[in-house]
Amino acid sequence: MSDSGARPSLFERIATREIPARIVLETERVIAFHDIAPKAPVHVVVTPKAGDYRDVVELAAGDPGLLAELVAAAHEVADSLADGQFRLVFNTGPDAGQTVFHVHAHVLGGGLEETSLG
Ligand code: DGP
Repeated sequence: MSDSGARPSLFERIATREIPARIVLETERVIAFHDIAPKAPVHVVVTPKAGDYRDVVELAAGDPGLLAELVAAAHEVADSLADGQFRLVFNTGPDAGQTVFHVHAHVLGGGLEETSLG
């Protein structure tokens, strides 16, 4: 949980197992789980366990090492589920489709349209 006193985010509640999810990878600071509404044959959400940052811009400024951990976790997920080939998407802001304001990456793989940005 963040130290702001705010209620825990949806993804913090998944990280603490309050809300069930199909977890595929966990490290000290990062967790990855299958998206509830997959947009690709492989669609995994990779996110910090703590909800200190709203989006990737805040994360890059505040803790670039943790951003690198997210990318490494995404690579590991893709290695095990999608032959190491993947698209990494950070929706940033509501007009870009962000609905959960706890920074996360979408790992998409397993066969994507060549021309679509999906
Ligand atoms: P975004 O739209 O970029 O904020 O992505 C949020 C994603 O989170 C969206 O693709 C659906 C996923 N999601 C929302 N609620 C749940 C949930 O309860 N469990 C899981 N596994 N995924 C969820």
